Amino acid sequence: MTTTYDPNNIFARILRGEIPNNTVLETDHALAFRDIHPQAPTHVLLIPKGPYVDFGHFVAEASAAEQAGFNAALDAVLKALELPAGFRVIANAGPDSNQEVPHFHLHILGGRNLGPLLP
Ligand code: IU
Repeated sequence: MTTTYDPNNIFARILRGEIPNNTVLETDHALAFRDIHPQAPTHVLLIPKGPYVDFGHFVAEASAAEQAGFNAALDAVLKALELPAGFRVIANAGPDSNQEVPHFHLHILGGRNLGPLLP
């Protein structure tokens, strides 16, 4: 799986403020924003600010401070979204997952019964 980061991917451009987004929460280490094609009543993407292609790249290469900051942002966004009936977190990585945007992101989905993990 490639770990060559494309600095012009769409989420990098969102982080640079070149493209608008519907922000839920922003910290020094992460940005959470609403997916433009929501698959559930709540569909938020959480991304680190660092240049990581996917989950594996982030876990292997991000500093302890970046990982702690990302985890703290995840905790904050989950609290902000208020999903008492539960939620699902998904991270696609690489072609088999159909990952479209090559900047690590977590999908946070909720607000309805999400059914089985894979349809
Ligand atoms: P994936 O895991 O890389 O397949 O998911 C990419 C998501 O990014 C997908 O759900 C898109 O709807 C979403 N998205 C977005 O929110 N804003 C954009 O400008 C683009 C994609 I391009």
